[in-house]
Amino acid sequence: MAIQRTFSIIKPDATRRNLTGKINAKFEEAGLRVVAQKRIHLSKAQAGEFYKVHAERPFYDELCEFMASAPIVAQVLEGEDAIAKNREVMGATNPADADAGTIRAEFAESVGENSVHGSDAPETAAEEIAYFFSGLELVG
Ligand code: YYY
Ligand code: MG
Repeated sequence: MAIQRTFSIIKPDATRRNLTGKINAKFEEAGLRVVAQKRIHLSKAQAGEFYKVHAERPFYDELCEFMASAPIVAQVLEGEDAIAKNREVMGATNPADADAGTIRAEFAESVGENSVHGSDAPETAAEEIAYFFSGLELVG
């Protein structure tokens, strides 16, 4: 597998609890490098645009409210097989199902407030990186 980039968010529940460093340590221990990172506070409309694939789901409104409830840390992670590796380090969406040692098992509060987002495929990774970062912010 070649070197890949993926998009990651440290979500409001985690920034509120000052967990950015501990979560970044998990990425680094797994061989993922944080190559771009910024702390931003999304509006509900911006959160809604980012999560528009879930617009018809019953949890969408609550998800958008939550994502706009405090600052997030938007990141680009790079490494061997980064998309799948990041999903592994994150753990399952519902922390009750997440393997021990994963970010969600250790830090997530609930299925809704689950500490991190990670892209699920090369196409979504490229789209999500472009939504949050300009070319100038991406070091080659
Ligand atoms: O990619 P991942 O974050 O693991 O899960 P998705 O199925 O893409 O859902 C995105 C986001 O929506 C999830 O991280 C929390 C929220 N959510 C929810 O609140 N309740 C659900 N039953 C499923 C997802
Ligand atoms: Mg997803």
